[in-house]
This record gives sequence, structure tokens and C-alpha cells, in this order.
Amino acid sequence: MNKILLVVAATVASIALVGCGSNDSESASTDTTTTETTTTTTTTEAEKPTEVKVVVVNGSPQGGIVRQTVNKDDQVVLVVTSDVADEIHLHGYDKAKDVAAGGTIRLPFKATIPGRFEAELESRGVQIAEITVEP
Ligand SMILES: [Cu+2]
Repeated sequence: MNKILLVVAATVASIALVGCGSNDSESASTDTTTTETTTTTTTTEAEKPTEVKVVVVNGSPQGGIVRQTVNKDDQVVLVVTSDVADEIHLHGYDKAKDVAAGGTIRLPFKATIPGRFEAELESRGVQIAEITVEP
């Protein structure tokens, strides 16, 4: 009886030691991974594109045509959430992307051309945004 208890105690002790050692190295590598992920996210946010957000309800822009002014050479993203399926078309830059009903699309572009540009629901011919690029 006593012998069994000793063996059990010794086994538990060695498992605990091994467990401790491996836990330490595991949490060290987890910390490294977390730091790397955070760094990557920060780098992405540092670019900070200007978002022009439009929500389309019943085929029309919520609150009217979204008007936004950006500076030339800004990185801009037109973000459109729509409850109808259509093609989002940004004139001048001639960028287009299909949006599904209930979907959201992101149309990134660099504002290299000064002027005033319409974005519309292409098949409906409905204007949803007006983006002014300052020279
Ligand atoms: Cu168009």
C-alpha cells in the first residue's frame, strides 16, 4: 500500500515538472505569436484609407447621396452595403464591383484624379455617392 502511494506520488511529481517546463515554453511561443499578429494589425491600420460608407436601403442610399471630399493621392475605399443586388460603379476611376443582396463590397482606389465623381447602382442608374477629390 505504502509502495503504491510512493510510486503514484513520484509519478505525479515528475508529470508536474514536465508539465511546468513544457507549459513555460508553450506560453513563451504563444506570446511571440500574439506580438507578431498585433504588429501586423498596427501596420495595416497605419495606412488608414479614407472610407466612404454607403448603406443602400430599398435600392436608395440611406440618408441621401453620400457626399465626401478627399485629398488627391489619398487611399480611399468605397464601402457599400446594399439590400439589393446590383453593380456598384465609380465613374471617372471606372471601378466596378457586384454586390449581392444583403452584402457589402469594398472598392479601394487611390485618388489620383482630381474632380467630382459619382458612384451609382449601375443597373438601376441610381446615384449613391459623390466623391470630390481636391487637387
Ligand atoms: Cu455607372
